[in-house]
Amino acid sequence: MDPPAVGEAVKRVIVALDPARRGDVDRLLDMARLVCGVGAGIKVGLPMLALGGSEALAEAARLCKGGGLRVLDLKLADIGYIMRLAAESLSRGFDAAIAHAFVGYEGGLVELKKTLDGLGARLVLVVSMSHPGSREVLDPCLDKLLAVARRVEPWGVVAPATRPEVVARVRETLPTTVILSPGVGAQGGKPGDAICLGGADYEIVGRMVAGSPDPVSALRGVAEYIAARCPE
Ligand code: U5P
Repeated sequence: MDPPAVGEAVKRVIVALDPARRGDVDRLLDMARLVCGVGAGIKVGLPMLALGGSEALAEAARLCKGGGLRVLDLKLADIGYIMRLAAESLSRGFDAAIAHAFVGYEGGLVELKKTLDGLGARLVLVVSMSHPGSREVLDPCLDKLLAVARRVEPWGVVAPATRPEVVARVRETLPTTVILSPGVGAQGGKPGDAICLGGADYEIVGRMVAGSPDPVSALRGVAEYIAARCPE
């Protein structure tokens, strides 16, 4: 992929909005509207659900409507029936929902994908994670997880910005699948590595942007870094 200019790079950054306490929920919902118009979109998950309830998830999706990708990150990992129930009640209004690839196809991801299709949402599968513990079980199974992804044919996969070499392996195996890469900033991944070295489509940034007093400037700062890091 061509190196992105700053204006394009900002459209490759998804902001994770994860409240640490109940008092953060409204601030992050306000931020959803702000950053959605500037960046690629938002991602919300268990912290937003736990502290703001399903209403906060729905509100985040509503505030970002028309402004970018709205990703629901519950990292579902259950039998298909239960994932279907969860998706039906929580993923309305979202453009994509994340599940674990290790669940497998039969009786699991095939059912979730069908449910999401019916809701107009796309499936994203985790094939590797950004924390060091991903090396314990997930990464030694990467080929198997990629085989699941090839069978399920999700819209996207999650691969770690903290290990761009893993992103590159995923890109090699899944040349046309969208790759979303978390782990930039707070977890040590450098902005731009996943996109420029690994071939990811989007980088996911949480605390580095959402924890800033000026999140829009922080988001633009990440984009400048990405644009500068990608070789000409
Ligand atoms: N996330 C990861 N690593 C993964 C998959 C997902 O960090 O392998 C999510 C987290 O759940 C969080 C965001 O929402 O990406 C990263 O936030 P931060 O570390 O940039 O604050």
